[in-house]
Amino acid sequence: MEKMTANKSVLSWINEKIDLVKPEKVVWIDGSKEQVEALRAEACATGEMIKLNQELLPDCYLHRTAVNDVARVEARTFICAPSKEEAGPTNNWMDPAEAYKMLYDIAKDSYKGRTMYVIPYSMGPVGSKFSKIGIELTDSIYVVLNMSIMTRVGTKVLEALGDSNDWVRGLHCKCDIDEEKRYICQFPQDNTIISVNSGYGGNVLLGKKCFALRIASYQGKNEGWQAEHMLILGLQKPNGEIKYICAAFPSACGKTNLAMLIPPEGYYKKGYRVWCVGDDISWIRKGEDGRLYAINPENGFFGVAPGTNEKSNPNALASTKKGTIFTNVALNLDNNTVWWEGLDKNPPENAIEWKGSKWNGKTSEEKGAHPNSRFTAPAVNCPCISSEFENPQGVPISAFVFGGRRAKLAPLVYQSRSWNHGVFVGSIMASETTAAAAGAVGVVRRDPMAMLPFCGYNMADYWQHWIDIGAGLDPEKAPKIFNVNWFRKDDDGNFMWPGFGDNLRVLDWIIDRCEGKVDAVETPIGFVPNADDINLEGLEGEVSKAQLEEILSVDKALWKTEVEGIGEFYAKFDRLPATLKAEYETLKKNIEG
Ligand code: OXD
Ligand code: MN
Repeated sequence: MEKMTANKSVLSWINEKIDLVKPEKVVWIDGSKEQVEALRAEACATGEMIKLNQELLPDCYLHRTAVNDVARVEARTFICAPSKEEAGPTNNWMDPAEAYKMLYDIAKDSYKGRTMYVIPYSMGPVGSKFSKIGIELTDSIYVVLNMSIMTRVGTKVLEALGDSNDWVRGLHCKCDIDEEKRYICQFPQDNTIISVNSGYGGNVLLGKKCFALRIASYQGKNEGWQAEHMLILGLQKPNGEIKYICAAFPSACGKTNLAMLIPPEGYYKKGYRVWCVGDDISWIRKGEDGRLYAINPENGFFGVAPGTNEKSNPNALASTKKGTIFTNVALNLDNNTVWWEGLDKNPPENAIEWKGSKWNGKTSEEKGAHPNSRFTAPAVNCPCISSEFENPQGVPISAFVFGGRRAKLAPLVYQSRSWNHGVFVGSIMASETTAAAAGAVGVVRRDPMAMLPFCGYNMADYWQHWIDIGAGLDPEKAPKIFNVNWFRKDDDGNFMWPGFGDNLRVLDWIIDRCEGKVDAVETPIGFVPNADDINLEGLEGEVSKAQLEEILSVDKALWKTEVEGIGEFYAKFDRLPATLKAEYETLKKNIEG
C-alpha cells in the first residue's frame, strides 16, 4: 500500500524498523470504515476475533488473549532514562543503550511472514493545541482495531502532523508472548516506546498508559502542562450550570463508575446531571483566562467488565452495546453474546469461559470471565458523554479530587487548606488492597496521585512540577483540591456509605466549597463538612446523621500511625520537595498537638 506521508522523520524511522523486524508487507491505517471492516473479517477468519450476535451487539467482537498475558505487568515496565536518578525510586530503570540492544535482539525478524500495520494516531481531538501525535507499528490486528476505538487514527492525523518531528514512536511486537521476554519500555528523552511479547491492552495499546501517561507526564514537565491519571466529569446543577472535576483513584476504586454517575432520584428530579468527559486520563493546561483546562486524550473506554451492570454503571453497560471489542469475557453459546461475573444473576449454562473451554456458569467453580477482562467501547456510545468531549479547548476545572480505599482512616471528604497542601494530600494517596488483587487483603499501598505505575520520571520531580503549576496560578482561579473515601467501614466490616450515585452528594458539597457557598470545619488534616451540609434526603434508613458524623470524623490515633507510614514512604525520595517536607511536618504537628 502507498505511504500516506512524505514526512522524512516518519519514513526513515519506519524504514529502520522494517529492516529490523522484516515484515512480509506493510499496511498503513487510513481511518476508513472499509479498512476496519476488512481487518475485522480477516481477524475472524484467523480466529483472532469472534463476531458476536450482530442483532443484539452490532459491530461487536470477542478476543481472548494468551492465558499468561491478561494484565499490565509493572515488574516488566521500564523507564529508560539516561540515569536511574531520572527515573526515580518508584520506577524500574534500564540504561537506554542496553535496553535498545536487548529489545532489538528480541524484535529482530519477529514480523517474518507477518504484516506490519502503521497506525498514525492523535491523542486528543485532531489539531487541538492539547493534542499530540503518535505512530504505532504493530503486528496485531487486535491492536489496530482497539487503537481505532481508543484514539483518533488515520490520514487526517498525518495531515495534522505535516513535516513535524514532534511525534511519539511506538513499536509493538507480539513475538511469542513469552513472559520471560516481555518488556514494556518507555524512553521519555527519545519520545519512544517499545513493547514486546505481549498482546494485552495496557501493554500494547501504546497510546494509553505508555504515551498518554508515562511519556506525556515527562513532556508535560518540560512543556509546562500535566498528564494525569484522572477522570473528568461535568456536574450540572439545577440552574443548568456545569462545573468540571478531575479525579484520581487507584484501580478498584470505581473510577469509571464515578465518571458516569447517575444522580439519586431526588437529585435527578431537581435537574442534577453528570456528564462524562473522560474515565481515565486528563491532559491539563492553563488557558488564556488563567484557569486550568483539561481534555481527555482518548476516544474510547477500556473498562473492566466484571462488576459492570445495570445498577453499578448503566452508562458503561450501554456504551458496550455497539462497536465494542470484548477481551477475555465468557461467550454465551445460546445467543452468541457475552457474559461476565456481576453482569446479572443468570450466568449462561452453555458457554465458553475466557480461556476457551466449555463452561457451565450455573455449576462451575471457575470464573467465566477473567477478573481483568475488558470492553473497548467508543466514547460516543456513552449516554452521558459530555457535549464538550470534542472541544479542542478542553473544559475549565473547578476541583481536583484524590481518593482511595481506606476502611477507617480518611473521612468521606476533606478539602486541602491550599494548593501546596493539596499536592501533599495527592502525594500521600493510598489504598488498601482488596480481594480482587493478588496478595494480602487490607495492606496499604501508597499510590501518589494514582500515578505510581504511570509517572515517566522521578516522582519527587513530578511533585515539584505540581507545586510549580500551582505557583503559576492565581489562587482565586486555581482548582481547589479534595480527598474522598467512599469505603469507610464499621467495626463489623460493613460499608458505611452507599457510594455509586450517592457520591453525587459529596460532589455537590465540593462544588459548593469551590464557589464559597458553604462553611466547613477545620481539622488537623484539612476542612471537613459540617454533617448538616451533606444532604441525606432519600437516604433515610440507610445513612443516619450519626453515621454521617462518624464517617466525617478524623481519628488522631489512626493518623499518628499514618504519619509514620508517610514518613517511611517519603524517606525513599532524595529529591523530596521542601514544600512537601514542610507540609508533612505540619501534619505531624497537627496530629500530635
Ligand atoms: C487502567 C488501570 O486499566 O489504571 O485504567 O489499570
Ligand atoms: Mn487507569
